[in-house]
Amino acid sequence: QELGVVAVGFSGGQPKAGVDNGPQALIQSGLLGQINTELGYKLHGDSEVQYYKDLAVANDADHRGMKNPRTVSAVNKAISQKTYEQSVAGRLTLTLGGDHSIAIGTISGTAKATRERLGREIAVIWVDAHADINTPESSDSGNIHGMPVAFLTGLAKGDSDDAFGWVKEEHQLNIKKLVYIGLRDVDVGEKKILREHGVKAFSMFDVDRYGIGRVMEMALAHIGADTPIHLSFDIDALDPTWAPSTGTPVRGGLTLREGDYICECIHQTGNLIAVDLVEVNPALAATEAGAQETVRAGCSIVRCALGETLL
Ligand code: DIR
Ligand code: MN
Ligand code: MN
Ligand code: MN
Repeated sequence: QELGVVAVGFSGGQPKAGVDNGPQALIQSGLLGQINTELGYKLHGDSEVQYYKDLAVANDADHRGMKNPRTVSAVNKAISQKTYEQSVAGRLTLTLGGDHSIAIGTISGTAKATRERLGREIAVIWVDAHADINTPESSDSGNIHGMPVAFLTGLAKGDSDDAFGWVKEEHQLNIKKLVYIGLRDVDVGEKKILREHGVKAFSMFDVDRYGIGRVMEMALAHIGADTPIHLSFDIDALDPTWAPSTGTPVRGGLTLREGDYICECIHQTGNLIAVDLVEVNPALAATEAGAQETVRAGCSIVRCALGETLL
């Protein structure tokens, strides 16, 4: 099995420094070595973390309320090309972030590659405390890590090439093929969007009511058999007990075991084509142990998605 690695040290989609050191922390704790020696993947792509500093736009003024719009757009355009190249070559693509704005790049790249390679639309399973589906107009924060799903589904459109205008139909995701798991902090404007478009979403209420086993049955039934799946996993989907070192922790989240189970189920379908693991910020835990725990949780999530089994 071939794996295309994209390691993105980027924090421009939100205001807190340190999330750009997430991928290095994951790699330093041995993740890629485990994937190679224990899970048996041949690794391609980034052999070190890329920071895309050359793409930072000086004096990047707010645009439609978005913060760092040109920088985030340019970095995502580069990431899109990277995941496209790995995915069109038929490799499972693993992206280590970075803040969640980078999913504009990762998903647009795999969506385009999958259309070309298989003539298929992808499905996306978005595991997160947040829906990240604000448009620039509905966002209160202006942080683009709260907007990637809006740009990917075409709900938000870029108005020029240097502000997400490069996201074309071939890059986009059918909103009917989007499934959320783990939601518990959704903005009022986002709830309106989710309702209006009938988006399939399993909140923590659903996880409590049905259990993670039935939630995964329902999520995968919605996607349908034989559909290529891109998993975008925000570490803040996990409860802060397991993942305290992240930019916007929210209580009442998934246990690490539930997060791992989600990934195991998706791996078992045989349809996984890409995984993102984002928002690990080693600088934010109150203690060094908290940062380490978060990195360990991130590594466990990735290994489960790539096929680590208990027995
Ligand atoms: C909020 C927070 N919905 C926003 N989003 C976060 O800024 O749009 N996403 N934290 O991960
Ligand atoms: Mn997110
Ligand atoms: Mn989140
Ligand atoms: Mn397997």
